Amino acid sequence: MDKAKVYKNFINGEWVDSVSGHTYENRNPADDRELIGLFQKSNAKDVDSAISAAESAYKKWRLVPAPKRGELMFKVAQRLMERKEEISRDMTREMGKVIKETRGDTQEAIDMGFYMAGEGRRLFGDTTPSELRNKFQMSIRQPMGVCAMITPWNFPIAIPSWKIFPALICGNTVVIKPATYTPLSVVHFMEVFEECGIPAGVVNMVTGTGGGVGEPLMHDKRVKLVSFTGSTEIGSRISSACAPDFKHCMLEMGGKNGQLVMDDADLDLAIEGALWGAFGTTGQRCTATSRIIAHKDIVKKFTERFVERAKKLKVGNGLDESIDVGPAVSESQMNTVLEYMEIGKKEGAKLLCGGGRVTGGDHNYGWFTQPTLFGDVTEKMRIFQEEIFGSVTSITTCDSLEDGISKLNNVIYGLSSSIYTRDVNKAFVAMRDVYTGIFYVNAPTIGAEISLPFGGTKSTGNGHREAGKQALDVFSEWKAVYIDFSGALQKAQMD
Ligand code: UN1
Repeated sequence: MDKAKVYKNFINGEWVDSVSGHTYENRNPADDRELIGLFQKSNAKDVDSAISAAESAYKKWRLVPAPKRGELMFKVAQRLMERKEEISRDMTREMGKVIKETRGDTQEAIDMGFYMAGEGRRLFGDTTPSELRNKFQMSIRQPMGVCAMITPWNFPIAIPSWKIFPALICGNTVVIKPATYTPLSVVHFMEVFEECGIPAGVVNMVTGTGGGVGEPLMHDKRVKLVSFTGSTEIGSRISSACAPDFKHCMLEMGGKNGQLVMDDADLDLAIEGALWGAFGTTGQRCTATSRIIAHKDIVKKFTERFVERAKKLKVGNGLDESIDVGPAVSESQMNTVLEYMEIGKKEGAKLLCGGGRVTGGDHNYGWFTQPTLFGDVTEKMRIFQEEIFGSVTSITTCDSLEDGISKLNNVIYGLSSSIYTRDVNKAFVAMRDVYTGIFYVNAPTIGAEISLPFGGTKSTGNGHREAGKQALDVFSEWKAVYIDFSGALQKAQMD
């Protein structure tokens, strides 16, 4: 029998059990025999306590000078650095991606902490001359109150950090619901906040399901903003839940990212990029390269060499440093991916490598899928159009740059894209004409850094961006301030 550690909710600075009295199991996707821990299966009452705590903490936190809030963020980032290895190992255990990548995930949270710590001394607004005499005007940012966050399992600490740090630096307080599959990473994040002396109630975490925790969170009138990363289907539900109260909502959803490979590309580089973009994180990134659009003159060479390399990728437990590709996060995620492999076969795409589950030995205890490539993929196929979120990618041929760009754009999503070419003119045309939120030249579709805005067009999002200074626009509201020191009534647009 497993001796399971029980992890609690973090509400008002205390570690507490859910009032439901229930917990749920979190198991290692690379080895289902390993129980990571038991986590609180929380309900609406727990959410209510967390929101109350955040609401009352907001009264003081919003008045803490932003540079002081920044100092605390700096301490948190430093502490995350000290605990990086331990946090990353636990992340691989609960989520599956390989240890090098979970170190990157933790690093992304550290980067965001330092970045937002610096923002504590900026949070710039504008001053601009008035039309009138003896009148001063400026814009300042004001915090909003309690911000709710619903975060995904694929970046278990990086994405929570994209939301928590900017929210806090702007003076808001937070209630976070971590993904059901990856609560431990956010537990560690909360521990770090606690170790660094965050005042009680400023950050709160409630674990559990979407129905039990997410629903009450998104419907509560005391919550001023919901920031969500996850599926388009849930994003749409959140958007509707927020609409009646005009609650702000920031949605970061699906992707169907494409890499364009032109006939003049450095093929080795393009193959290296495509392999990493498609199979890094087992393809479980919103930014994953799930389409390769290759020029007809190089498609054969590209495909042969890609397949040769893909077959050599080692799939297994991500704690083993020699492994390239970890498991799917769960059995159901694995089944979705396997289903798409079948869909691809049925709709007439050519299976070039992979195409099924990895089994045998210890693999039988985990949710492993083969790195898979389909060729002869056309724009109408579901594997061209739909987000898969797994170790499957596809190749489609294009005749020209224009044809390639049109194919890249021909999906409902608009998160990331890339072009491999040695021709600067082609790179600039693609930069202008590909309609995505992120665009790379001679680099894969994954690998965004925290100092630029992250997000997408079309069904990927609702117009907001995370990270960069743009994140501040999500977590604060502008106030235009006019100060008339003329001593007389001056009438704008009339005097
Ligand atoms: C995601 O795919 O959900 O740009 C986030 C990247 C990472 C973040 C990905 N820095 O690939």
